Amino acid sequence: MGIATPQQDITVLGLGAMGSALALAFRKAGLETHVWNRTVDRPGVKAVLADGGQLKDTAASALEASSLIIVCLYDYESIYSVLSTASKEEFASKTIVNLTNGTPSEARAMSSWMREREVLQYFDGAIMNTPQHVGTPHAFVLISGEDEQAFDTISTTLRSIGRLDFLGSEPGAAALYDSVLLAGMYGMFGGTLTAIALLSKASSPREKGTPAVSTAAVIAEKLIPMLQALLPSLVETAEYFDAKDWRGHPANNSVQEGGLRNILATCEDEGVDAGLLRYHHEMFGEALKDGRGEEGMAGLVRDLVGE
Ligand code: FVH
Repeated sequence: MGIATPQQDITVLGLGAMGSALALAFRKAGLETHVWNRTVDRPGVKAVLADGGQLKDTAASALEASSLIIVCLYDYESIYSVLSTASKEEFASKTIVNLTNGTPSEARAMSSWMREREVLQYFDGAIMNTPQHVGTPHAFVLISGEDEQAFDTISTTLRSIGRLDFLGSEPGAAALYDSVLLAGMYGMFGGTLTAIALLSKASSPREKGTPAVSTAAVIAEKLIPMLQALLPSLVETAEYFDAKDWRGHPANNSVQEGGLRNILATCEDEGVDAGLLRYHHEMFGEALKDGRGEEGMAGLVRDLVGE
């Protein structure tokens, strides 16, 4: 362990949208790429085979084919069902990198399960991009497990997928950071879905005879520039939280409550379900009831963690 030798070949288990993008990136990097997928008749399987991937007929034979195994299946249950068919001997000397989405506790349990099978190394990772970005500068992979020296043995190969961020030995760390980053992402999408719904229903522009605009144009030309200007305030919010500076935010809870109340009222008038934003508004309302109207938004984190 710890000696980085150039990887000549690799196995990818799972050729869905993401697994097939990974396999194609490894092919592009010049690796002999062994692949297995439960269902052979899939677009991803066809694309990888057309690019020179070697299809194995069982997961066990795919495991046997290379010392470095990438797993990218739907969920952890599917990994257990696929890998339970392999014998302990087939796991020996293998480095397994699991890029299936899951929770930190699932990652830790999988790490223990792999230890019982005496794999050489187990890493748990999370891909922070969509399949079309694999192998581009936008791609970004979180990895945890083993140690830095062990990570060095796979990092050159994994860089064919994208930028790597090694988070240390704790196997659940990548899944935790995945949830952290995706929580931010879903917040952004939740607001954007409500914005699109509101635009699609809003009556006033039509009544005024304004030419129809696509929702995409409004998002591109108006929402994105506004969000870009606001991005630094995400860091500031975390800085206020770290410093326990509950009064630091430029727009206090009282102002924010009023703004969000107006959005909810507009949604109501237009027949749009504002449920994705309602809980945030309720939190501002609770903060006002507690006499925290002058505080900034960072203080709401205390409510989320039950302080
Ligand atoms: N696609 C994305 O944008 C996201 C980006 C972030 C990371 N995710 C995670 O990556 C995992 C795989 O996602 P995917 O996009 O490749 O998903 P699918 O295209 O639906 O392919 C799923 C593969 O899993 C196989 N599979 C499902 N259940 C089983 C099972 N019980 N036994 C064996 N294999 C199973 C499926 O096989 P098949 O249906 O073609 O036979 C596909 O290979 C996932 O964790 C994302 O959250 C992607």
